[in-house]
Amino acid sequence: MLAPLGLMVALATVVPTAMGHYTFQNLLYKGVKFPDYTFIRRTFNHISHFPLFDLNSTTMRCFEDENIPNPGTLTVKAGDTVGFNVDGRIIHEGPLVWYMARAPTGKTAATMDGSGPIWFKINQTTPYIGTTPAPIERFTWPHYNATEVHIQIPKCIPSGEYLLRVEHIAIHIAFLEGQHEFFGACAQLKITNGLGTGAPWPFAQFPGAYRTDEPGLFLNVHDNWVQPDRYQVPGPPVWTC
Ligand SMILES: *[C@@H]1O[C@H](CO)[C@@H](O)[C@H](O)[C@H]1NC(C)=O
Ligand SMILES: *[C@@H]1O[C@H](CO)[C@@H](O)[C@H](O)[C@H]1NC(C)=O
Ligand SMILES: *[C@@H]1O[C@H](CO)[C@@H](O)[C@H](O)[C@H]1NC(C)=O
Ligand SMILES: [Cu+2]
Repeated sequence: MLAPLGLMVALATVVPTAMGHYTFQNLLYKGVKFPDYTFIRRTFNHISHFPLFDLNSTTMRCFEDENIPNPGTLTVKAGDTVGFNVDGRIIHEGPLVWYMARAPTGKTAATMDGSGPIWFKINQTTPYIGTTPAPIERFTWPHYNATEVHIQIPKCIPSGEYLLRVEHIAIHIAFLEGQHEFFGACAQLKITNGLGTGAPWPFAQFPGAYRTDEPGLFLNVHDNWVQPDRYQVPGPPVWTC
């Protein structure tokens, strides 16, 4: 159920977004901003910027367009920080989630299709607030309004070829089941200097990792939240070194 105030707030959040959606189209590494879709697989929404709604779609793997050219693979040292420039701004509420997947035997970052239980999560964000209970919308999401996002490649992962998957899940209208919006992209990386002492775990697959009725995807962020730090980010737990 939705109170009239909640609905007004929700609509106010929805209306300006038609023209304000976002993509992750430029890789950032060591102060360099690479051209559009260089080392990043070109996404299905590279022109429209539309969100993906269907979490059962294979497009969930890398948000990839059809018949894309190989964007190339960037060599990156384990422990280094890699970023994505955001085309637009992250103008919806929701978590930023990072995954990696190692290329299966016989495949490379460029040739792997992202199928199977190969994705492990390396970071995620949860909302924070100053006071409890949180007055309506007085909680904040890290990366709200961001124009770039950054992630440290875990130091301990084995060297090898990987996809790095960035995902922003917009949940401002997720009080309606299925109205979560997914934005994301995959970069093709060759990781060197990995300590190799870590064993990433557990693995998830796309589609399959998320359900439309799970608490992190079917909720009303416009309600007062007593403990938003308990927000349950979809997918497996974060793996750390
Ligand atoms: C997604 O797939 C699951 C498992 O097969 C199914 O239960 C669910 O209804 C599907 N959801 C949608 C929106 O198609
Ligand atoms: C996740 O990223 C944030 C920065 O956005 C950082 O402060 C935090 O330490 C990272 N967590 C892990 C487990 O790497
Ligand atoms: C987003 O950032 C821009 C530029 O810094 C600023 O003008 C705008 O007020 C910000 N919007 C929100 C909602 O914080
Ligand atoms: Cu939207």
